[in-house]
Amino acid sequence: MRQRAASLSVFFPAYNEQDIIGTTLARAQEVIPRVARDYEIIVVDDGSSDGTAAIVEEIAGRDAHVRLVRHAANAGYGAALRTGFASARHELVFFTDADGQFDLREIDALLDRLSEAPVVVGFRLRRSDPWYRLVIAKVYNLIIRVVFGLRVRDIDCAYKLLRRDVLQQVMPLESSGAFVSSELLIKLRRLGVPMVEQGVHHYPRKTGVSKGATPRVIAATMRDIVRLRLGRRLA
Ligand SMILES: Nc1nc2c(ncn2[C@@H]2O[C@H](COP(=O)(O)OP(=O)(O)OP(=O)(O)O)[C@@H](O)[C@H]2O)c(=O)[nH]1
Ligand SMILES: [Mg+2]
Repeated sequence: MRQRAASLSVFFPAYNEQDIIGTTLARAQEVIPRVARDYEIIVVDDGSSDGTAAIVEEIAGRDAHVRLVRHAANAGYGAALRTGFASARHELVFFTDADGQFDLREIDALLDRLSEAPVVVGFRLRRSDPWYRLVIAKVYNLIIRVVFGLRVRDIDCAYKLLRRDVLQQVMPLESSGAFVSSELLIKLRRLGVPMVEQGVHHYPRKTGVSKGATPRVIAATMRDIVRLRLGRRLA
């Protein structure tokens, strides 16, 4: 059997996920101690206007491994990831969505693959999203491949494990929006950091409101693509 990872920070970006955040945390409290000796579970509450932060606070009060980090106002998915990266204290950093679309138990498979590379990126074996999201994702992945030469199966798969020393080489990231996942991988690739990919399962969103791929998100992503291509700052 694989040794438990020495030290692991897990974080969940969360924006108005009050219906599921308690379940997400309970699952993490069950799974993470089994895979890591020393660990922390962080929720980055991105200025939620619902009860997300209050629920996390209550759970954190009972479990010292759980921590709430808060944005005063909604700052975007990229900003939430950046805060998660900056808050993580352990040797390994893992993040996934708070909305229950992934199964945390599959972190095992990613940990196993750390012997091959310091960065393990998930890809969705079969993506459970509406058809138009799949089309947008296909086009987006193609654009990133053509513009930046990045060949990754599923850039936006929110299931990634990184060694923190490697992550620090590309910090601070600049994108506040959905482009952040691309920015992360493009910058790691530019540094020649080895990456391996691991298939994971993906489930439909059952609660909360879908926030991905709105016109605003897409416009901000296009702006970030142009800026990074031109070598400008994204912030
Ligand atoms: N979209 C979005 N997500 C955020 C933001 N801040 C934090 N998040 C969290 O980031 C994760 C990913 O967002 P999702 O809305 O689930 O994106 P998605 O999975 O591509 O699309 P849906 O689940 O269909 O909405 C979730 O856990 C959100 O709660 C934000 O400003 N925008
Ligand atoms: Mg989701």
